[in-house]
This record gives sequence, structure tokens and C-alpha cells, in this order.
Amino acid sequence: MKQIMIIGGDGFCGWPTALHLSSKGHDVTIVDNLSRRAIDEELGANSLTPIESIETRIAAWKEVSGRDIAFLKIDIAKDYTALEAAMASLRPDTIIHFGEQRAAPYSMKSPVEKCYTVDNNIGATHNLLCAVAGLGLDPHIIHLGTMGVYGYDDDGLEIPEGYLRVYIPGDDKTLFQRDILYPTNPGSVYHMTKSMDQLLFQFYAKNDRLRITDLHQGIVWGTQTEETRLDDRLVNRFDYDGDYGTVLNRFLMQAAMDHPLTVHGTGGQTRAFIHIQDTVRCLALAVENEQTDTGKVRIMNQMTETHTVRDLAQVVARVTGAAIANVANPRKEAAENGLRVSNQSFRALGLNPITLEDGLLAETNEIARRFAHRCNPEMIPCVSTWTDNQQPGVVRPVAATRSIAA
Ligand code: NAD
Ligand code: USQ
Repeated sequence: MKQIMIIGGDGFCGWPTALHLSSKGHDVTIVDNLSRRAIDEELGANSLTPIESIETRIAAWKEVSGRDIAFLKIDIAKDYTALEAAMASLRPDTIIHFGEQRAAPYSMKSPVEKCYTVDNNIGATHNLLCAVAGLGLDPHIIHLGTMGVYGYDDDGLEIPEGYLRVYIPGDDKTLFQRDILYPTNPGSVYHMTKSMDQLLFQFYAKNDRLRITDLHQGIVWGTQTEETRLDDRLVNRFDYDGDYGTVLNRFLMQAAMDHPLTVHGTGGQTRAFIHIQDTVRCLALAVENEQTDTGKVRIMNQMTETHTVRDLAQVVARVTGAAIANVANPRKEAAENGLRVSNQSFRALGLNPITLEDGLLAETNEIARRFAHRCNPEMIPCVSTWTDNQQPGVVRPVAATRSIAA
């Protein structure tokens, strides 16, 4: 059994991961500065599900499972000394790093949020690596990265797992083979911080021989996992607001609210998706199958299916009867793109994913409809724009709304 430090363990992906690893018998310590809860207050937003305080969550888990989870409130971007002290005393076998500002729209809101996202995310990742190296520890570090680092250029190639094999002609025309980080092409300040994280990992893996796995995750949907379902006090968060809500969860909530599904532009954007239960399974697989090769970061694509936003809206509309609205796209992104992604590593480790077809109805009934009364409709529009001259993603009066033919 391992001593596992989960940074960002109060968040949407971190909390169910903490419960799952605890249920498997690992000793889990959550490190979190609770900034996600503070941002909810700043925005006037809330989780659709009524999440408990971290103290109540942990006490409820003890009642349900008999197992302890420890909690340390540390801002790992700002309080290096506290982070280093926690690591020195815990000497974790595994560190899972979820602790970053993760919303692209929030990161584009204004210069304040841009600077915060860069300072927080780069500071957090660098402090973590610097502390591990400085203390001479040898934990397996697992970081949650994003599919968005690859960009959505639609060049027709299958996106490999992190590295691109290239052949470079030498002076005498001999071809030299290199595996380089896949050229990064971030679409927001948030995604840019994940691209910068990659360089930090590359350096510390080479220089200090740190063992690092970077999981390039797609958009996570769903809410509950086997463990969060065990007691209402363990419920996971469900973000639906215009900054933090991700597209499929937003559509499910909008359907439950009889609000048209807000498709940005034509909805031709193809993205990669994964259910939260599979996120948790992938984390357990990554913990159990350690990165042993030092010198080079292991990168695994953590996604299970791809869909266009348009197709997602149509599936949700079919299941729920919701209307679809094409709204202005507040982002700068390709209007239409294809996407093919390799996820061989997790498949080889035995991941058998939950598909959209399996999980959608349960999610609609268990969460979106059950908690629709908690939704604040004012938080639905996507008001953060990528540049000042763009329009927010707001549904205009009925005349401007049209359905996409199925
Ligand atoms: P979240 O915002 O719900 O959770 C992040 C947690 O980290 C929060 O509890 C927050 O308080 C904490 N945190 C942030 N900065 C911190 C700091 N400086 N010190 C200590 N704690 C800090 O986000 P999430 O959806 O759970 O995402 C977790 C990770 O997974 C992120 O790194 C994100 O980029 C990545 N990811 C998420 C998704 C998704 O769809 N949710 C998809 C791909 C990748
Ligand atoms: N979109 C809509 N309507 C909406 C909301 C979003 O059409 O109401 C569109 C967006 O324009 C975008 C797509 O849906 O084309 C995905 O948006 P999203 O908000 O679901 O996802 P994104 O901003 O990419 O970010 C999320 C997580 C982030 C993670 C990323 C994985 O918030 O932490 O890194 O998914 S990925 O997209 O693979 O990079």
C-alpha cells in the first residue's frame, strides 16, 4: 500500500480519486488551498450538487468506509515552505497533481485572471518539482495535463501519446531520428500553462531523474463514481456556469432547466471526452503501473471517445427533448475540426470505458434533474470572451434561435 499525496484533492477530479485510492487501501493525504471554492464565491457561482465542506466530506468517508483521509490546507504555488515540510514529513510514494486553475474561459476573463492562472499553475508545478528534487525524494509524480496542448489543427494525423518521431537530415544528409514533445498549440492561457508544465517536467526528468507521468486528459463529464455515490455527503461537484462548466455537463443541466443547449458557432468543434469514473480508474492504473524510466516523462492520453459539440447537443436533445441554439462563439478556435487520438497506453492497461450511451441517462436523472432547482440561470451564459471585440455565448430571443437538424 502506498503513501499518496493528492494535490487538488478537494476538486472535481481529485475528490473521487482520493476516495477511490483510499478504498483500495492506500494512505491518502489531500493537499488543497480550497481556491476552487473561493472562485465560486468570487463569481457568484455554485456547484449544482450540494457539496459539503472538506472536513464534513472526510468525516463522512470515515463513517462510510472506516478509513482516514488526511487534509492539509496549503497553497502550493505560494507557500513553498509548507509544501516542502509536508513532503519531508509524509515522504509520499506517489504524488498526484490536480492543483491548478483549470477553466479556459476563466483564464481569458481579464488580465487579472490571466496573470493568476499563469502564476498559480506554473508556480504550483515548479514548486512541487523543486521540492521533490531538493529533498532528494523519489516519488512517482502523476500530473493531470490536457489534450488541449496538442491543439485542434485537424491535420488528419492520429495524435500520438506526447511524443512525435521526427527524422532530421544531418550535414551529410544522414537522417537522425528524434522523439520530440508533440508541437504544442494551446488555445487559451489555461491551456498554455499546461504546455509550459511540459517543459518543467522535461527538465526535471532529465536533470534530477524525477519519475513523472503526464496524463493528457480530455473533457471530463459525469459526476458520481462508485465511492461518491455511497453517501450524499460525498457527492462530487458539478460545475455548470459559463466559466467552469464543461460542455456536456452544461448541456445536461441546460436540458433539465428547459434552456436551449448553447452550441458555440456551428458546433463543428471535435473534442475528446472521458467519464469521471474512468478518470478515477485511469488514476488508479497510473498509480499501480509506475513510471520507472527516468530521464524522460511518460505521457499517456486519458480520453475514451471523441465527438463534435454538434453531435453531443443532438444526443442530449434526443434523450431529453431539449432545444438547440447556435450562439456566438466567445472563443477563438477552429469552427470545424477532426480529431483522432491514440489512447493505447490505457487500453493496454485494461481500461474498459463507460461510453456516452451508457452514462447519459443516469447522469440526466441522478444529477441534472435532481438538482436543477439549485441552478442560478444567470450563471448559464459564457460571458468570458477571448478578445474584447467578440460576443458572449448568449441565447438571443427566440427569433435568433434555430435548431440543428438531427
Ligand atoms: P478543480 O478546479 O475542480 O480542482 C482543482 C483543485 O486544485 C481545487 O480543489 C483547487 O482548490 C486546487 N488548487 C488549485 N490551485 C491550487 C494551489 N495553488 N494549491 C493547492 N491547491 C490548489 O479542477 P478539476 O476539474 O478537478 O481538474 C483537476 C486537474 O485535471 C486540473 O489540473 C485540470 O487542468 C485537469 N483536467 C481537468 C479536466 C476536466 O474536464 N475537469 C480535463 C482535463 C484535465
Ligand atoms: N462549448 C459550447 N457550448 C458551451 C460550452 C462549450 O459549444 O456552452 C464548446 C467550446 O467552445 C469548446 C468545447 O465546447 O469548443 C469544449 O469546451 P469545454 O468548456 O467543455 O472544455 P475546455 O474549455 O476545452 O476545457 C475542459 C476543462 C479543462 C481541460 C479540457 C480538456 O475545463 O480543464 O483541460 O477540457 S481538452 O478540451 O481536451 O483540452
